[in-house]
Amino acid sequence: MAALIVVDMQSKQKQHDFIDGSLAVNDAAKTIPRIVQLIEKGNWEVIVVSRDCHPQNHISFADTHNKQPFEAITINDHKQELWPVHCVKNSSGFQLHSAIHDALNQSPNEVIYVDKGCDVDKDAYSAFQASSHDVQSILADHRVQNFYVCGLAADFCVKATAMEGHKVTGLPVAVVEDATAAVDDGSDWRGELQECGVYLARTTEVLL
Ligand code: VGL
Ligand code: ZN
Repeated sequence: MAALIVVDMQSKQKQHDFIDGSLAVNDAAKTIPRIVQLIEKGNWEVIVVSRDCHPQNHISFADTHNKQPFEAITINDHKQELWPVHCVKNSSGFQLHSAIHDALNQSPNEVIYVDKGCDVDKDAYSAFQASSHDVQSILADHRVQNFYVCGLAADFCVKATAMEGHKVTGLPVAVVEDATAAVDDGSDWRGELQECGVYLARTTEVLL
C-alpha cells in the first residue's frame, strides 16, 4: 500500500502573508484542489503532513543575519539560503491552508503531522529531517511499499523530501507534479528528481 506525504501547505503561500509577497510561491493556489483530491480520493495507508516550524530568529531568516532574502550564506561550511520570516511556530503563517486542513480532518485515512526546522540553528527542508517524528519509521510501521510527495515548494522541501525519502527507504517515490509549485520557475527540479530516480506523476494517474 502507498503513503501520501503532503509538504508544508502552510499559509506562507498566500500572497497577503508577506507584504511584498516575497515567499509566495507562484501557482501555489492551483495545487490546493489537487491536494484536496489526493487526500479525499486516495486510499492511503497513512498520510504524513509536514509543517515548516521555525522559532523566531531562525537561521534561515534573512533578518537574523541582517541580510536580504534570497541570498545564500555559508555557515560552518554549509550553504544556507536566506528567506523572509516564514512559518514561525503558532503564528498565522504556520497554519495549514484551511482547505487542506479541512480535507485532512475529514479523511478516513490515518494522518500524522510532523514538524521540521524547529531548532533555531538548523534548517530542514526534508520531512525525513523532522524533529517531532521519524518519518522513515512511520512508513516502515505502516508497511508502505511506495509513496507520493506533493505540496510546497517543488524546488526546496518537496524535492528534498522525495530525494531523501527515496534514498533512505529504497522505495519507489513519485512527486505529483501538478500538486506542487516551485519558488523559482527556472529551476530544473523535475530533471534533478529524475536523475535521483524519483518519478513524476499526475494527480489523475495517482487516483486511477
Ligand atoms: C520552504 C523555503 C524555506 C519549503 C521552507 O517549504 O519549500 N522553502 N522554508
Ligand atoms: Zn523554512
